[in-house]
Amino acid sequence: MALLSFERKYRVPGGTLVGGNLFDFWVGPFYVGFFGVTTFFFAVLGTILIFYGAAMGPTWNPWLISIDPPDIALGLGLAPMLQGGLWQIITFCAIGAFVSWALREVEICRKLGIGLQVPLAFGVAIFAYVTLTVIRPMLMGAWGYAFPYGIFSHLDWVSNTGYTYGNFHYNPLHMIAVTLFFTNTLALALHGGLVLSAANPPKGQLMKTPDHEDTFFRDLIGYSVGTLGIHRVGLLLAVNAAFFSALCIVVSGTIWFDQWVDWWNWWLNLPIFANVHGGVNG
Ligand code: UQ2
Repeated sequence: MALLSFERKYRVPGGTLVGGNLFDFWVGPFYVGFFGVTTFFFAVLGTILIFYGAAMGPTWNPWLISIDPPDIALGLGLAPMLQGGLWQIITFCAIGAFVSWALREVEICRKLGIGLQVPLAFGVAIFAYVTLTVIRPMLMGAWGYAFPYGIFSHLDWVSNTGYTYGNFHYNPLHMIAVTLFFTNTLALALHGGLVLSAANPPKGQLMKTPDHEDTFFRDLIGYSVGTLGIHRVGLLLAVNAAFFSALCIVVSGTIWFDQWVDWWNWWLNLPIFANVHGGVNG
């Protein structure tokens, strides 16, 4: 059965969040909708402005092109176009495009009568981006604290911002985020490996079942989280990795200003160590 004729039975009207049936149609395989139009508008405008900014800049070397936020001295004002104004409009376009894309996902979910897990998960990624470009700069009082849009330049920003707080790996929320990213790769490797191992038996043999997958892990570690459960684990790990990443940066420079290694002095300062001879408390 041709994919498009199979899809036809799922192409139901309604489920839109705004505009009624105004943009309730498909172009080729793509659902349009009001938020398809706004996604397209913001993405095209933002991309044109990035190229305009590159044209106004000193280089066409793709590694070195950078659209910079305004100077920190500007604070939270509107900047002249070539001194951070482009960055501000591009950021507005990016957020407009990301949020439009999430809402278009919601409309598709509503049409299909499925859950909202995908737009919800994407919403956490958007939250992490907005934390870096809007929430933290606003809390710190200047757009200049946001990161620049360039390949090398954003890496320099990460390095400089990290070293501003000594060694960022001592940030406890960063530790949790990193652990979640690593655990996420472990879970996906286990899941991808397990499914492929059951789906690809030796030549001539029939494909194996979820019972085989359960049995493998029960034999190995005495426990199987289950075929639905592994996807709950995966979603939870991924969403929390993004969420704790946002937390670990938003607290740096807003409620924590010192070297992150000093945060751990709460341990040395516990009352039980107060009278340790030669300790940090005398
Ligand atoms: C599993 C299962 C799957 C899986 C995987 C497991 C049949 C196809 C990978 C095993 C996963 C476990 C034990 C939990 C791992 C948890 C963390 C935090 C890494 O049991 O059911 O379905 O893909």
